Amino acid sequence: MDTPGKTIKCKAAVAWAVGKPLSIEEVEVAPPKAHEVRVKVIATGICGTDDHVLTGSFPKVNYPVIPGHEGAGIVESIGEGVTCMKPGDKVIPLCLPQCGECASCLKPNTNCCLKTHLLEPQNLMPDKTSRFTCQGKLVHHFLWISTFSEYTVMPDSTVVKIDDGAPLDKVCLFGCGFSTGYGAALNTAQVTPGSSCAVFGLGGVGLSVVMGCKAAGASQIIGIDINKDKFVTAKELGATECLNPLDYKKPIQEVLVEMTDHGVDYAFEVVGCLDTLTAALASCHMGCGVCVMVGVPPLGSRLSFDPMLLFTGRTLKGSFIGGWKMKDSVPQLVSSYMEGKFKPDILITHTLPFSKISEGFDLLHAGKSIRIVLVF
Ligand code: COD
Ligand code: ZN
Ligand code: ZN
Repeated sequence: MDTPGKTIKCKAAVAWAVGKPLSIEEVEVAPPKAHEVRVKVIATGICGTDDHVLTGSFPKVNYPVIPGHEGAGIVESIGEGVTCMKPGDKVIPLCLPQCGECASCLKPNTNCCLKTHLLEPQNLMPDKTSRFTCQGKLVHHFLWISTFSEYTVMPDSTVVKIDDGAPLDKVCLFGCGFSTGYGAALNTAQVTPGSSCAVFGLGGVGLSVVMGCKAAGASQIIGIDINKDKFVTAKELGATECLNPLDYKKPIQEVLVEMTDHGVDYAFEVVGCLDTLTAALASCHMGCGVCVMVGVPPLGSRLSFDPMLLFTGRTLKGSFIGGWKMKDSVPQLVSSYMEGKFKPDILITHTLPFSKISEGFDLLHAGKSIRIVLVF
């Protein structure tokens, strides 16, 4: 079909309002404007953050909206001035832009591009209009990339070309979950060989942290989760022990401090909960332990803990999408994957047709999946 320059009608999952389930609709997707790219999405993961959009607990979202931010696809057409990709290229949309021009992009040591949704909401394209309509109504973008649509438009700062041979139904995980966890261990914590690590929360992101700790050469990797079904995969990926806090009478941080000779070198919070964040910090070794916060805290929450935990030399750091400058790093991660350096495929417990997206969310809620990938 000759689609460039024309509006495309296709299927998308629309969240009409907070608390409403996604509904599959026919939407119109306008052609890309200058410095924009229209992508045919081939596969998209479901991430916990998409669920937060449905419940209204993700900040600064406007409804109706098409969620989805862990996709991979093929460029259908490009707007004026796009030089970094062409129709037919395989690409991964990025949930964090790398504009290459802002103060953060120009610093070598941060990936927090100032075009992030958290500073400048990405519910409309940069020219403040939407490329999506449904039943005559404007539909908003999500993080500029809205991968729960068969076709989607995004700025060229938030999509990157990848290896032509990459399997899109696997490498879609590099758009969010895998990169977030793996990078937290390698970039943010900079885990050292022979060290001890504790990973709180063994979902798709926590298991990617486990993979990162193992790749960095940690000798002890302790997985912690209240759902023991997660332990088999965690051990397969490199966890040396797994603990369920519900099996102990004393707080889990005390158990960890005892079993690691005064605490771990690195602890990661990958649940998105303030209690587990405090427990992770308290399980770090006095004087040198580093606690990395990966999970998004509840909206509007405030943290309270004994400041002596920091005074006595522990470090608390945040990790934003694994610390990767995404345009530079995602193609390299895909290449490393193609060379067999890591196997995030094991995280994909279910692959479903896009039409079964609601079933995918049901599996997510039931805790019966690690990552669900939808294919168009
Ligand atoms: N103690 C230990 N484990 C727990 C506890 C607890 N008290 N409560 C729940 N858990 C376990 C669950 O059983 C589950 O296995 C795991 O924690 C959470 O896993 P999932 O599968 O629900 O979630 P993930 O791994 O896909 O994502 C978790 C995050 C916390 C990383 C995610 O929700 C998040 O906050 N992501 C933000 C990272 C980011 O930067 N995102 C931007 C785009 S998404
Ligand atoms: Zn995500
Ligand atoms: Zn930038």
